[in-house]
This record gives sequence, C-alpha cells and structure tokens, in this order.
Amino acid sequence: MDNDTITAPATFPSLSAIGVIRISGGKTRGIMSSIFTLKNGKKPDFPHRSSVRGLIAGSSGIIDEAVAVFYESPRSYTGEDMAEISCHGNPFIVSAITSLICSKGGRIASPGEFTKRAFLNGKMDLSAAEAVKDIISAENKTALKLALSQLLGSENRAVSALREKLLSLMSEISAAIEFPEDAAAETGSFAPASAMDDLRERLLVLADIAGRGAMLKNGIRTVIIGRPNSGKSSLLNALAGTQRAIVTPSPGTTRDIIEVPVEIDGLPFKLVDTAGIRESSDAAEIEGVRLAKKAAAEADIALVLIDAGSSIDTEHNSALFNLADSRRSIAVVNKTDLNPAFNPKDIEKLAGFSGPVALVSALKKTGLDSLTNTIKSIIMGTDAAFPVNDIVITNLRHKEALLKAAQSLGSAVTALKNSAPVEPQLELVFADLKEAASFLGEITGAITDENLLEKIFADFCIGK
Ligand SMILES: Nc1nc2c(ncn2[C@@H]2O[C@H](COP(=O)(O)OP(=O)(O)OP(=O)(O)O)[C@@H](O)[C@H]2O)c(=O)[nH]1
Ligand SMILES: [Mg+2]
Repeated sequence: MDNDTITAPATFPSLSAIGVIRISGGKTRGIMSSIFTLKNGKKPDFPHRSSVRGLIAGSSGIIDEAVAVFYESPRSYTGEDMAEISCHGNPFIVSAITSLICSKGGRIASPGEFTKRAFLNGKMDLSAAEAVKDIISAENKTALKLALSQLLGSENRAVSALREKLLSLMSEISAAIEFPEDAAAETGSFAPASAMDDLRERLLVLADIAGRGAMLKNGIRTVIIGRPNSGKSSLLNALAGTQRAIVTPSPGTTRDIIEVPVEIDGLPFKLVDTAGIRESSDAAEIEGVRLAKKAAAEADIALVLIDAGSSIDTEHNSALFNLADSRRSIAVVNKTDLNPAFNPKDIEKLAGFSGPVALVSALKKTGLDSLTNTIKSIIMGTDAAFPVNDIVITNLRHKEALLKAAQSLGSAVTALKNSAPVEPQLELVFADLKEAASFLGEITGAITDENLLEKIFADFCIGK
C-alpha cells in the first residue's frame, strides 16, 4: 500500500464555526510540527496522542489560530499517523491550510481514501466501511439506524457466520476427496447435500432482506400514476400531510415528477407524483407522460389511481396496470366521496388487475391508513410487526453477492445429487463451494480485488 500522506477538508466548504482538515500518512507528524507554532513560540513535537493549540503559518504569514489533535499509528481511524486540525470555518482558511500541507509533502486525498486506508489497515471490514458512507448520506432515520447497525458489525456477523459454515462444508468435501472410501460408504445420503441446501436457503433469505433493506434506505419509492384529474396530486398531498403538489380542477396540471420524502408509521417513504397519462400533442405534457411511465417502471410500489366518479375506460386502465410490476401495484379507487360510476369489486373485470384494491378519498382524507397498511404488507410480506431490527443488509451490491453465492451453492447441490450415488464428482462440488465462499468474502472484504475497492470508495465524499 502506498503510504504517502493525504489531506482533505472533512467539513463542507461553507462559512461555519469550525472547519476540520484531516491528514494521514507517514509524514503527518513532521508536517504538523512544521506548520504549527505554540503560543510560546516553540514547535510542538506531537507525542503519541496529543492535542495542541497554536498558530498555523506558511511562507506568507499566519493563516489561523487552530487546535490540532494527533493520533499515533496504529491507534487512529486509518491506522496510520493521523491528525485533525480544527480551524475557523472559513473556506479560505481551510483551503489555505490544505494547500500548506500539500506544499510540505502531503497530497489531496481521493474520495473515501481515509476509509479505504482504514479498511486496508484492518481497522474495519468492508461492510463497515460502506456503512460509513451510508451514515453520511442517510436520508431518513431508518436508513441511519440500519447504517449504524451495519457499522457496528451486524451484517458482518450474519454473513461471516454463513461463510464459516460454507468453509466447514468445504473441508468436509475435501476430506471426502482425499479419503473416498469413507465418503463412498455415505453416498446416496451424503450428509453435506442437505446442509448445502439449508445454507442456500439462508443466503436467499438474507438476499431478500437486503432487497427490503435497500428499499428502506432510500425510502419506499411509492409512485402515483393514473389518468389526468384522477386526484394523484391530491393523494400525494394527503399522504404527505402538506400541500406539495399543485391541485386544480383541470386535467394536465402536473407535468414534472414531484418527489416528497415522508415518514408514515415510522417507515420512510418517497412519494412520487406524476403527470396524468394520456395522449397529448403538447410537448411538455408528452415529456411528463414519458417520465411518469419511467417512474412507474422503477417504482417499489405503484399506486394506480382510478377516479370513482368517472366510468372506467377498460383499455386505458389495463394499460396503466401494465406500466408497473403487478406484484407491487395497488388499484387505488379515489373520490369515493362521490357517487360511484362503477363497483370497485369489478376492477378485475374492468381493468384486468387482480391485486389489492384500496378505496380512498384524497379530498376527505379517508381510507389512507388502510392504503398504507396494504403498501406495508406488500413490502414486508405478511409479517405482523415490521422487522426493521432483522434487517442487517441494505446494500444492493451485497444482495447481488448473496444471490451469486446461493447460485453457486445450487450448482454444488445439483452436482452432488446428479453424480451420487455412483461416484459423486466432489471436485466439481468443491469448486462451486469455493466460488460461493469467494462471493461472500467480497461482502465483508475477506476477499477483495482492486477494481471492486475502487468502485466502492469512489462514491465516498472527499475527507472521509
Ligand atoms: N370529490 C373529490 N374530488 C377530488 C378528490 N381528489 C381530488 N379531487 C379533485 O380532483 C381534481 C383533480 O385533482 P388533482 O389532484 O389535481 O388530480 P391529478 O390526478 O393530480 O391531475 P393531473 O395532475 O392533471 O393529472 C381537483 O379538483 C381535486 O380537488 C376526492 O377524493 N374527491
Ligand atoms: Mg397532478
């Protein structure tokens, strides 16, 4: 690992009480001593862990009065010699100090480089390092809670436990390869087959949890689509409890996508209002409809709004239901305060949709609780309580790795079953298990490759 000395502001460049600059690497102590002067005119020598207050000066004079904390390797965030300078929070001062450090032999850190060094120096596993990024970017309380638990190792424990099981299966198989006589006695009901199946199941459960976790991290993306004037913007406002979207009696009011993050019953949602879908010759409306269709396709949940007061255009409504994943769609019959133009029980017949139907009035704010409960049951299955505490993974990269590991285990089981009882092809089985173990290793960082690391840390902010 290159142990050059890196530096970067750790705080946002804006006028604020304090600005923090980080520095990490072998030259930290030397650079700090050279730029700092104590009030008594002496240069500080920064013993193992120390904090000093003094003046920072470059060739053109004093830059600021500041406080610096020095952390000696290996007891620092990165595991290297490291310091944090707290100066006055003016971007000019922060930038002057950072430049001064660079002129003394440091260089500006790339995004996530401090945390990458922490990972490479064994200060944290990869899943914890990724949690650091999630903590910084968490947009809701649930996301923050999940990221903190990931940082504290909940994900690592879950994945490592499964990886341990996998490794012990591998040693059983390799013993069977070495001593075929013993294994042959057991063929037919070769014990590892069911253990592998069981492990595969558990990986799939974890992958499913990861999918739900990712949804919670970003807010459950709930997209409202429907014909113009069906009350989409009214429903968004009613659910959000604020007048976020314009509502008028004329169809074609909403053109842009409007996203509103809200917490409902302790769950994070991202409500998305869209343009009413219809044929149009107006360029802005055509673009609005295109965006609405795209949003529907990307929805975690699609609320397909139908106006209870208008007769149903079967063809149009079936087309609406085809825009989103039908397993994640709800037919929402709005304006139930008006005289109904059709019987909601006939939705399946009228619009070809056999999923859940919710009856609401966005105007009178009725039926909203039952609608949110229906959304929850789609997201969380039939679990009565929302198992946020069981969610140990929220990262889609990790979900992919779990699915790939499950797939490798699946082929191991097939190889074992197909070849038994004649002569199990244990080498093939072993290779599949090894592949599965390496996918799991990619989650915690037990196995890494430089490209993967680069991709992960590139999303960090500078200074972290
Ligand atoms: N009676 C009644 N009127 C409603 C209800 N919800 C919305 N409306 C009315 O329907 C009209 C259209 O509402 P919007 O919320 O703007 O409808 P929209 O689907 O967003 O319309 P576009 O943006 O044009 O596609 C307004 O006059 C609303 O007051 C409801 O539950 N009951
Ligand atoms: Mg609207």
